[in-house]
Amino acid sequence: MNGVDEAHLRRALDLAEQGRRTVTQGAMVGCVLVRDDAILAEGFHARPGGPHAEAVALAAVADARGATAYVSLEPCAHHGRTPPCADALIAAGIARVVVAAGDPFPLVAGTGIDRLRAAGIDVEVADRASPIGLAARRQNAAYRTATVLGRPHVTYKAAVTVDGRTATRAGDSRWISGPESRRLVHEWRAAAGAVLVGRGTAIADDATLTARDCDPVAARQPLRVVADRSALLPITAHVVRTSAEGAVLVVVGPNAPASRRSALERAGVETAVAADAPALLALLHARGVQSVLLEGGPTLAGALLAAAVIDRLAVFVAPGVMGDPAAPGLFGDALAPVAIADVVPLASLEPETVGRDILLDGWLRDPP
Ligand code: AOF
Ligand code: ZN
Repeated sequence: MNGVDEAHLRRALDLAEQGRRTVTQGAMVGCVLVRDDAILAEGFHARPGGPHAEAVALAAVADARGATAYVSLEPCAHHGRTPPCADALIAAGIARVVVAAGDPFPLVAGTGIDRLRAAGIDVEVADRASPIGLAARRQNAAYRTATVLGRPHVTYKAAVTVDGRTATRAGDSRWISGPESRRLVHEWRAAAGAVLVGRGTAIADDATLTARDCDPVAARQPLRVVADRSALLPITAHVVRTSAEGAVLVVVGPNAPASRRSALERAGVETAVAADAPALLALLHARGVQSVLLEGGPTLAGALLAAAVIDRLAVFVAPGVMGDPAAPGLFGDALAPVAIADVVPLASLEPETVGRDILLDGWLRDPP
């Protein structure tokens, strides 16, 4: 794979990215058809159930014979809601296929590549650990995590002062990060399968958790989920009162009083039972949620960290110092002292300037 191949694969990833908000189930995929150094056609997967990226690109050109197809994901080999892309590429006379990442979906998982090769097509797959291979897997972190691990991908978003405090000891967190950071979070909400908070945060912030400050305006809202073991969320909470703006699910513990559950349901929210953090994620997975944006608080985040189900950290570090050791940090409820040897290592940590804040993008693990 040379520099030109990589540039076209990058373009395929950029195209795939256009499905970020709409493809909340399944994979984001982009495809570029190139012949004699010229781009013939491009396509991306725009919505679940809709045509695949390769089909979109092939439909845009009368004759693709001899072309190279650059795809961000291995072409499918199965009849899903659309016919197999591998067959379409073969039928179109494509000479070469360059793939950024394999498709872990059991009905594909290498058979797309095998089928292309069996038809005499030259297939090249980016190394999993190469920059483009890793970028392709990270782009579809939600899809891959859901497909391989059977749970949603979890990103913990938080805003901290330079001394790592997420709120005052009284629970006030408005606002630690700046307006540009908060706007970015609305963009993330618009693309998330679900936004998750603990009951304490739902009450303290009285947050709505909808994607509002977005451009273009969000066409769909994420499922809003409140983890509330004892079902103590008051029906006057903003998230409950705005249930008409988008679905709200309150996940309670097995011992939550039935009367509280029915009060919440009468107020317009749905309730479900989960015993612990993995069960909560299993419940969301069963509902087709591929990605969770965890927005705190520290108690819930601590439980998810302890269960090793936080995949990515998005921490906005704001230019301020709290200076109060009793103010909460990112993770609460540590049960035992932690030794240096217990520090959870990150696969990567990268900074980005967002307004006056610095966003730390940390991957605890790379997608499968
Ligand atoms: C591709 N190109 O653009 C996409 C692929 O429900 P369906 O019929 O859309 O099938 C979903 C599966 O197809 C999904 O799990 C993944 O394996 C593949 N997605 N494949 O060749 C595409 N979106
Ligand atoms: Zn396909």
